[in-house]
Amino acid sequence: MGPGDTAEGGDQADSFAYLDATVPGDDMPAPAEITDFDPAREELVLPYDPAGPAPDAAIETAGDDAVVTIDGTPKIVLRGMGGQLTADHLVQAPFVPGL
Ligand SMILES: [Ca+2]
Repeated sequence: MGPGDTAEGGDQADSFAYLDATVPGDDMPAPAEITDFDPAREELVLPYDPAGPAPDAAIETAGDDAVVTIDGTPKIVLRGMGGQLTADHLVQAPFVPGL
């Protein structure tokens, strides 16, 4: 998924991958949304360009929701996950072209 997308994983355990695709002319793309994240068994994969350092990912709470920021910019909203996400849910992995 990418900016503005909404993802729903269904009943099984999922690994959600977020790709920060840049849309030309879109300076403030809407964050992606995950509607049914299961903190007991799911994770959020944040690929990054291995040519540079891993970006600074952080978790904030906004009402009932959790918001993952990357380098300070809100990128992914996890509905209903306010206060339930930890850094263990974020997996930063070098991006492999072609995936
Ligand atoms: Ca699921």
